Amino acid sequence: MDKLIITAALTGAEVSREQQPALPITPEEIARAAEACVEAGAAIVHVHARKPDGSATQDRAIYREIIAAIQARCDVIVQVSTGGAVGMTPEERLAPVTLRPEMASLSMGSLNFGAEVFLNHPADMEVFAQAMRDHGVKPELEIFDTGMLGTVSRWLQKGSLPMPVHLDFVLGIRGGMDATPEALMYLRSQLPAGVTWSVAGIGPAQLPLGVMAIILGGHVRVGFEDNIYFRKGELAASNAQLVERIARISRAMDRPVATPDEARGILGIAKTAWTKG
Ligand code: KMH
Ligand code: ZN
Repeated sequence: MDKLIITAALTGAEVSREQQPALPITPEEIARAAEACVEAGAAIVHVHARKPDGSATQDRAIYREIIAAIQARCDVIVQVSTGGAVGMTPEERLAPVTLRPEMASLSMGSLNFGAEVFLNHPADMEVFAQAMRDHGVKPELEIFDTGMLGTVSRWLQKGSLPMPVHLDFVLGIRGGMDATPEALMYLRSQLPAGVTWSVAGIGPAQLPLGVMAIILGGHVRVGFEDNIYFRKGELAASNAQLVERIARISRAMDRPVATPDEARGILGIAKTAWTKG
């Protein structure tokens, strides 16, 4: 089994400071949170940008500031979001990819997202994948439901996904697949050969599904984007607190935790020159 790759999803697009007072919003706050998460065992940070008023944005200049601030503090794989927030245009969402970060998320289909619709038109998904190829950015394929794995298989057949492919099961969105052990076992059984995977359980599912992934040879995403609590009724003190717990459990189960460089090796990422452009 490979070492465990822990991704910290630090901010997201939906959580507010009112809900989670420790939510990092500014580039400097996001960078400090990233550094603390790396110290706690994270190899990847999944980042979303916010405007100073806290609202979600895909502004390329803010992403550039975030990446620069993170890289000034620590070595970590920066994965920018191309999901952004519900209602953003595909063009807006794609903007940070042109900064050539090491990774970017790529949602593999549409779904109801709580009371809204998270639209991912097949033609737009192809454009996103092509832009990532053009800019040398490794995609993390976000899988919210079973049909999206079928799309991955079709893309693999037609050769539009460079191997090795990495995907992330995001389970527990209202409108997406349930965050149950059965759902994770089913999705895992449908994986194309040679694909690495992680799981992001929403809310209370973050910990149990993370522990399942440790046992099953997958990887784990934790952080405020998906879950703001440490345990029932107790807000987490920081993103790093959530990372530290998963790292501790994994080590206790004799599965070491990957450094950013080890994660690059597992995921087939060549440390790319970030353009600062
Ligand atoms: N904020 C969600 C609508 C991603 O980052 O790629 C989409 C999302 C997925 O967060
Ligand atoms: Zn995200």
